[in-house]
Amino acid sequence: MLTALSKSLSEVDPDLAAVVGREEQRQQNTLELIASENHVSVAVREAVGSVFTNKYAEGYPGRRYYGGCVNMDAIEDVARDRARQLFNSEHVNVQPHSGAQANAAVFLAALQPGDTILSLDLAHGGHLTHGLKVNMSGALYNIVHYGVTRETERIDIDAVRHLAREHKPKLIITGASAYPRTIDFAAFAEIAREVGAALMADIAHIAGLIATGLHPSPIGHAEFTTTTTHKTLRGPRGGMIMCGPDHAKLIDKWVFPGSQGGPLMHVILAKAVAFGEALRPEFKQYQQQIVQNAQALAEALGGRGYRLVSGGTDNHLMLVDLRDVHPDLTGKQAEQWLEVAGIIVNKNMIPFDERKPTQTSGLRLGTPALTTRGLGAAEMATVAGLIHAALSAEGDDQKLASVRDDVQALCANFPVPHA
Ligand code: DSN
Repeated sequence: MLTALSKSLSEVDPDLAAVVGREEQRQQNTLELIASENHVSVAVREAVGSVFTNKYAEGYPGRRYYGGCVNMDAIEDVARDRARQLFNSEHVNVQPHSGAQANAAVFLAALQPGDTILSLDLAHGGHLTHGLKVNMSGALYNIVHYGVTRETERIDIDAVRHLAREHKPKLIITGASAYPRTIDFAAFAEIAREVGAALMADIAHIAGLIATGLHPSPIGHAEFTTTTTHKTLRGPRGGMIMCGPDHAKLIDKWVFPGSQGGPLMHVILAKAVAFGEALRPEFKQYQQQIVQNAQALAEALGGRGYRLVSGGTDNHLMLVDLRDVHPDLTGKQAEQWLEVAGIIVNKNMIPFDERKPTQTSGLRLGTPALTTRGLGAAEMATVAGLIHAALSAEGDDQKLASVRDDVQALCANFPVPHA
């Protein structure tokens, strides 16, 4: 029995081991442009695969419901200390299993069912946990949405103020999953104060930029700041909540026991490792390069006739409106053709899109993963050319295969992190 449990995956389950091998090859041989994804360090992967996966540690350091938690307390304390330092936040809860869980805990802490939330429309770059009807946020709370203006495609802060005065929300959410411009947290805080609402900043996408001072921080403006740890922050998949001392007990209570049971201690170890990496000076250089790469990619695509929503980007992502160059091409079809060519993206609504969310007129592109591999601004021009070539192939197998060869040649020069 013990001997069997000590065997490696390839010995004990070669079929699944082969799938892992294929996924390693897929990641190495494709260009990952999904804005919410990244390639973590070997150290972070090692932590996720560590013996900490074996342990229950319900509760918090020093106050656990299980014995044997001495090392659990040590790593959770390190994770919390590093996160506090990274974001200059007074209180951090590192236990949320995901961004969705982090947001849910804030809602439970700040709201009663039926209360009103004011948040960015998903169709204008928001997130499904910010009030989509089929999500618990939309099912339990009364949702009012703000959006971007038609002219600038940037958040209409006057409309936010107007809607806040009219609907008196209990919670205003700022934060997005497909918004390429800087968010003015101070302006949101001013509106929240005026109408007596709490402010929640969901910084999942831009956490790495905020940690390194490349985007203004919501800390000090928002009562609650939530994030994932695996996007620009380049940690393991997971979530986190930051708040001031006045809300610390409430947040901790609504994470555990309010909405979760045992924390994923192997993931908390990996969060601590990733926060340690993010505190090093080279992480700031990495974030700077992400932004430079996004600007270079946006410019190169613009040079090939593609319209960028809002005219460009301030952060790690951009929304490409396909219609000027390919009027009949949907985002769905574009995503599929690009995948055949080895370029991984996701279709995305553009503001005021006339196509359905399952079709869309746009693509969302982000540079965190390519930047991790070491691609720079010069390579972004190449990547734009490859994207244009794949989209212009109109599904022709030979043309797509030729782009795929070029993609693989580029990938070979920039390996993903490996042991
Ligand atoms: N699914 C994530 C994204 O792609 O932005 C957000 O949860």
